[in-house]
Amino acid sequence: MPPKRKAQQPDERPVDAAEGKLQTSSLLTTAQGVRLADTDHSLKAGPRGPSLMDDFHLREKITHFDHERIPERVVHARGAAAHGTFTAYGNAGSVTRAGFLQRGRETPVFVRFSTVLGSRGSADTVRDVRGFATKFYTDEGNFDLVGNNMPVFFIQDGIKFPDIIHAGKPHPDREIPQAQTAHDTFWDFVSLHTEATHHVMWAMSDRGIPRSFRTMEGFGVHTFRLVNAKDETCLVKFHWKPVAGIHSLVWEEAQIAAGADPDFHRRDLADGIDAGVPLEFELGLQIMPDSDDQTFEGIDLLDPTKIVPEELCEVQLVGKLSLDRNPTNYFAETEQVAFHTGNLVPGIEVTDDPLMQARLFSYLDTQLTRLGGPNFTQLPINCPHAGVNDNLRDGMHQTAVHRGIAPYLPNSLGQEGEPVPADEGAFVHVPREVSGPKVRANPASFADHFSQAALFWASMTAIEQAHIVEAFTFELSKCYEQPIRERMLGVLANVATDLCTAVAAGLGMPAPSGTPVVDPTPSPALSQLVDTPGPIAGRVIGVVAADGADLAGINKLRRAVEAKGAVLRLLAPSGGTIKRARTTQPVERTFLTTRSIEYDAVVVAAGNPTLTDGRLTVLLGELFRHCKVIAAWGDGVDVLTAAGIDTTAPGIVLGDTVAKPYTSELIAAVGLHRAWNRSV
Ligand code: HDE
Repeated sequence: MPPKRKAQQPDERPVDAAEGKLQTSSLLTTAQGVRLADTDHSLKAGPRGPSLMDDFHLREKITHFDHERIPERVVHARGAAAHGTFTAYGNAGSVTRAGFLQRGRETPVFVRFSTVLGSRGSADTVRDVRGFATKFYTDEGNFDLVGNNMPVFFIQDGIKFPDIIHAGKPHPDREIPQAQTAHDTFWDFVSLHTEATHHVMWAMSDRGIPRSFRTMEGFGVHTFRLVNAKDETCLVKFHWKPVAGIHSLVWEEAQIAAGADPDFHRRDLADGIDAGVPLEFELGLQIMPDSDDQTFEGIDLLDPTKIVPEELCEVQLVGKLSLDRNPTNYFAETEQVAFHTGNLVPGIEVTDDPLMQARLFSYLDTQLTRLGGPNFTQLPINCPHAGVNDNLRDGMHQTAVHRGIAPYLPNSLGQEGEPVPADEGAFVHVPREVSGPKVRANPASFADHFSQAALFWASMTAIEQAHIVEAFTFELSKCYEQPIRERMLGVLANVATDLCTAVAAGLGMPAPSGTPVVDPTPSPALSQLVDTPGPIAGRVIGVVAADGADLAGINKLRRAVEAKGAVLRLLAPSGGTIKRARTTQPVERTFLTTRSIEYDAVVVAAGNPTLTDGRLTVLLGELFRHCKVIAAWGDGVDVLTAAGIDTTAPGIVLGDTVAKPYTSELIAAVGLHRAWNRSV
């Protein structure tokens, strides 16, 4: 009789055990743990002789290095991420059974922000859509909300995704331009696929150049289906609302930053967290009935080129995300994180939006190439925090040491992991009738390509409209092919005549006539300009000073802005410290190492009225042109005047000393983001 086999155990992942041994030695070793005496000299036949095959350390070191890279993401290659916590308010409990949305529940999260088109080393501030992908490590498994900072998409059917991306990526012959839509193939595609028009309006607006990850909205884009404990369903759209408000760069800043600091957004993210100022967003839901035709107020909820205006369906805030921890290792976490729209938890389902349907296939598929096989869920950053007991086995990079002999169910050998009944937290799809002829066709409602592009245009303030006109003009000017420009003007003529006319004027071309949407109802919620001051957390305020400056005033100002979560940086003609009497302060930036883009406001301290420098003049001039707050106290105002700044213009904050009214006025001015009424 064969010996009785030991009962099977659930998977035992040795991840923790491996982590326990890896990288724990305080001594230098090989990957095999052999201690090394020298890592700077290869083993040679004499100091001038050839290297020897004997040198296992040289071979291991070079071989490992040769294989350090993995394929970058085919889209969203450039990204930065942070860890944090999501806390549910509990008010979503009536519409979804998802555990992480129940009252008071705290869930660890990892969020990766990205641009779409550029390669991994491209600049952060290019005009592009931003990815906003959140992994919730819930008790019921991982839920990934893989969204963008714009609520609509270029295409309605996922089958066109390779096409729009081929059109947006650099031209295949010379691989230029990098991380740009300002070229022929992009505008060729979008002018031929007019369903892209609404999204193009967003991309050409200030939303395409966010000030920071902290100040942009996020959207799930597609309509999702929520299921509550009674199996009742509703349709929802997900929103992330930034607590810091929605703010953008101006185009010239974005361009300067792309050269002066290509890491502008990732630096801001990491620095803000290091400074103890977490990025905060509230999760919002637009909750709509799960109607048979899946429309709301005439809007097709399966069409990802459409929004539901907030005035028609309020965004209800259901929880708060706080990102407060930087990754420890970029590659292990930010590069290896694998999001998937199919990572859903009980209570959240997808709808039949044909863009979403294609995504359900793509995200899992892409990781197989990118992360080299099917076991990427075992990487620490992708590992669910919920217990795992699957019957998936083997494959490249398997790190689990599975026990037992029966990875199948049912079995009679004692393997644990029986299927779970629905009332014990299993994911059970809500039964839905599905029928229809097998066709390659769109619903008729998908033919409406212009109504919401016109709605977006009508919802913008004059300043925002001017930026959109400039962006279209800039991008189309970069096209070589005149017919593409003409066709795109034809598209704009169907959105709004004033938009088309203004862009045509900028291009020096005649404006074609079209059939623009008549009197679209604006959605004021789409405008990001504010007329009451918002929070200044995460903002950067520069103080210009030199030896002899009012250091006590600088200290007061630092305390006042830091109390609001902003950062103060001292900039001076040269490095080291600045002195007054026996006190000193360290210089954080010099005129050589800084540019205006680093600051939301610059203040000139009292004490150096004769301070002049060509670079300071450029810095202040740029701040003035970009409508940012410029300030001075005491005789610091003389520095502004000497640099040619009109100190009577809006957004210039002057005071005698650093007292409460002065700091309050300054903080309020920064909270308005820009002095848009400054004529430049
Ligand atoms: Fe993605 N997308 N996408 N996408 N997407 C990827 O997955 C894809 C779409 C989005 O930080 C890839 O792991 C298809 C919409 C973000 O790691 C890939 C279609 C939205 C990220 C992929 C879409 C997004 C990705 C590349 C049309 C907003 C970055 C690497 C059917 C709602 C995630 C990867 C991160 C990444 C495919 C459309 C957002 C290739 C086929 C719509 C934020 O799988």
